[in-house]
Amino acid sequence: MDTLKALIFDVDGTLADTERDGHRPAFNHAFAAFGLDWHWDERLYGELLAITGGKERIRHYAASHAPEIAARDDFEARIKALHAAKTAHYVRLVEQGGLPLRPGISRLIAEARQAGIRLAIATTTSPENVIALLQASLGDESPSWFEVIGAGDVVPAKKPAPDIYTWVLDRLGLPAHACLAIEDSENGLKSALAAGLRCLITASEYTAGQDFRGAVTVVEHLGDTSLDRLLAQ
Ligand code: XBP
Ligand code: MG
Repeated sequence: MDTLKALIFDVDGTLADTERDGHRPAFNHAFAAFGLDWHWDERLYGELLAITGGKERIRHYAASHAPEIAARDDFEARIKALHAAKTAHYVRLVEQGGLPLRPGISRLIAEARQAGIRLAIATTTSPENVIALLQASLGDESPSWFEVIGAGDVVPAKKPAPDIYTWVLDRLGLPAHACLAIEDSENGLKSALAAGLRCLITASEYTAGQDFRGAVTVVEHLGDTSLDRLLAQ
């Protein structure tokens, strides 16, 4: 591999298993707060994760399960309000410490910092969710360790489009071949590959079994993958 200059981390499913016990209950909490009888159980949520982006996921669900709501003139405004409520609840869940980092993540970040390898984030989730997760798990200063945090709506097209990775590479001022993306999902892998990046996959509880062809390697987690082994990819 070319000399590694930067690691670019995905967030949900990669830094932490946030979907089943974090985002999913936060969506359900918001639905109840808005008087909607929508409930995303674990199985349905796993299917809905094919749609990246919380607002996009709500829109997709409403179109098939509540077309009368989706047809209302104020639907887009309602999605924004729903999603803001969901995000506020998710941040509270994260701040309560219920979503620990996956094995090896903290060690790998420390090793990369020690080795002078730059850090960045490329995620579909909302920026406030990223900051909350980093601070809850790595301390208040930790967001500053990541030179670039590309999150949510900063790009028009979410994963599997390459936009978020291209956005991050531009701001790092690095070519794709000097970086390594770390992802958990097929959508994330496609996004990274389309941006010209090599991508390591740490499959998560919802993404195990997806099509990871093109990944540098697929591991269960980073618990015993040293930086040296990553550099050797
Ligand atoms: C995962 C996503 C996000 C989260 C929900 O992002 O697709 O939409 O499921 O977060 P990634 P929001 O794997 O790229 O980190 O509701 O803030 O979108
Ligand atoms: Mg992910």
